[in-house]
Amino acid sequence: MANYGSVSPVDFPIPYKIIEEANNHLIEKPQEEHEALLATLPLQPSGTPNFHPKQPFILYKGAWIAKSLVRGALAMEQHFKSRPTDLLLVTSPKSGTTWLKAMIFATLTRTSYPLDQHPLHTHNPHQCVTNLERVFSTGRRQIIEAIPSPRVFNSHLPYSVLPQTIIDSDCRIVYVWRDPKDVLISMWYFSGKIMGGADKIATFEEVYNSFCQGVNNYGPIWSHVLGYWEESKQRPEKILFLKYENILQEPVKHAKKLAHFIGCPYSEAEENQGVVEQIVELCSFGKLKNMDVNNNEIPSMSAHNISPSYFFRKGEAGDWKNHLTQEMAERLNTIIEEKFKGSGLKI
Ligand code: PAP
Repeated sequence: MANYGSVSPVDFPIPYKIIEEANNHLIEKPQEEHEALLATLPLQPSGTPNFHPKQPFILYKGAWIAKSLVRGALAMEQHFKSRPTDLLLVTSPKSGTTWLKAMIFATLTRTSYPLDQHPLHTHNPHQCVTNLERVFSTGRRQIIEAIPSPRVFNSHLPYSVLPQTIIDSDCRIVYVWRDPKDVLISMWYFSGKIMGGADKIATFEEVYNSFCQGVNNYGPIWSHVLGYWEESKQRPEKILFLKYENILQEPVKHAKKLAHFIGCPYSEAEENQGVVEQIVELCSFGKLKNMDVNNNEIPSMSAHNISPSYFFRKGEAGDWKNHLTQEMAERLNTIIEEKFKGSGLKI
């Protein structure tokens, strides 16, 4: 039997943090063999804001991605071996990652714990489901291999950057997108919390203009969404394509759809007992935002000291109306409608 450190193999995912702590002897020095390639990639245009002073965005396969995460993507391409039982949540940042991490993790583990003692009470969603390109960029590839199946990860990589192993294997992808105007606002506030004030780096207008040019974290956002949308039309059994606003509107319906897609549909008995509603409630914005575990500092989450509380702000649709002028909203809408033309997608 494979060696999982001190973690016993089970048939449901366990929080990534537990696996990492049990296997921290497997952490290596991050790879440096891709530095020559990284040095040749175009840097973000001057004048476009960046909230990571040491980490400019570089253009990799049509997407603006922070340098260390391109390093992670290259290491993934080289070393990651997808398993048919893997599940990957993909989002453009600020499109519902935290929420869907919780939903997927809770759905898969709902019979493994009483819901009032569920790991989501003691681990924030990002400690339950980790980001693949980030762990690969920090020398943790062997930990990824040590995780017993079924594994659940998230990624922000555009479809064009996913390693071939993910595209070729039978693993499944849940993709979530959100009105880009709300993504922009959410990103602005999140960056502000990290930097102790986003306007220390750039004005809101500069960030907006850059977003409209497609220069933002993993942007352009329209290419990100379209990449997964087009593929989900070809392979609906491979990619479940969801929208944040629709989940907000009908959470129970989407929770059932999600459970079905990830291979653990709710039984009639569960539905009658209200289990779907209980999972939706456990993962709801109000519930997660108020848990202690989502309000403590976890310095190891990134180079910055990110508190999990930063991932819970308003959790609503349409906050852009409080921040964008009508002209700004129309300009961004027009850009996106133009890009979406003929695809069947609407904001
Ligand atoms: P990430 O991609 O960096 O991990 P992500 O979780 O996608 O971030 O984005 C955070 C947004 O999701 C926040 O939106 P807001 O700024 O417009 O408020 C956050 O409030 C929202 N969010 C987090 N958890 C939930 C939830 N359980 N239900 C609904 N929205 C949520």
